[in-house]
Amino acid sequence: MKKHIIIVACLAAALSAGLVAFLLRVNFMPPEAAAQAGPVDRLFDLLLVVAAVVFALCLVGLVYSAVVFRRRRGDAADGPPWHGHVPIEVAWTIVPLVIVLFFSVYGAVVLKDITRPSGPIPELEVRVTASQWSWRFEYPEYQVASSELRLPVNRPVLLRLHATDVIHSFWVPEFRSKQDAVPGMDTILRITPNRTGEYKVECAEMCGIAHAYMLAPVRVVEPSAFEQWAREQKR
Ligand SMILES: [Cu+2]
Repeated sequence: MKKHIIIVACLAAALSAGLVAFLLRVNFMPPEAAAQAGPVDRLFDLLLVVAAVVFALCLVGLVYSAVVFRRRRGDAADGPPWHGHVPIEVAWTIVPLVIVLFFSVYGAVVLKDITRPSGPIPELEVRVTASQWSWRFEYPEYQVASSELRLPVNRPVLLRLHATDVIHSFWVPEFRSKQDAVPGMDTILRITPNRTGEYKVECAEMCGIAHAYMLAPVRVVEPSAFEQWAREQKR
């Protein structure tokens, strides 16, 4: 029995290492463009690593058992009767429990981290209105409204989201964090864009026939270019 456990452990370790090396090299998401993206990606990477190890252990255990303990030709005997195995049952209860509790605590810490107001710079407030099937952005500070989301780089932004009809969800993949826009209530999302460029708001909540086309351009620009744009919009 010891021999089998050692072989399974070695094979699972090798498969885990290969999977982790592969998964951490794949870019599942576009490059980060907000301060809040880093903690989300670190959480995601750790989830991938743990999932890879669990997957490898299960797969290797299953395939190894099916191959090594298969019924031989001419063997019609029943296997030995088993009536439970307390140490194994305790292990497969405690280990997943610890993993799930760890990630729920870690996830809560990351959520708290990415939703708290950041730093001494005053936040730029943007009121986001989601409707079937478009986005509208209002800047109370500048008394300006726009169908594109233009943001100054490195300034914390407080998005106040609301919806006029059904539930939508504000998501810019490069910013990572995502928040529902719900009719009848305001929800908030904090982002600090830290890379200039052009991105897209995508609705991430199935909201009807044209949901897939519910996109709006996002432009993160230098603060001076942002001020100039706001002045032009006002005119
Ligand atoms: Cu939608």
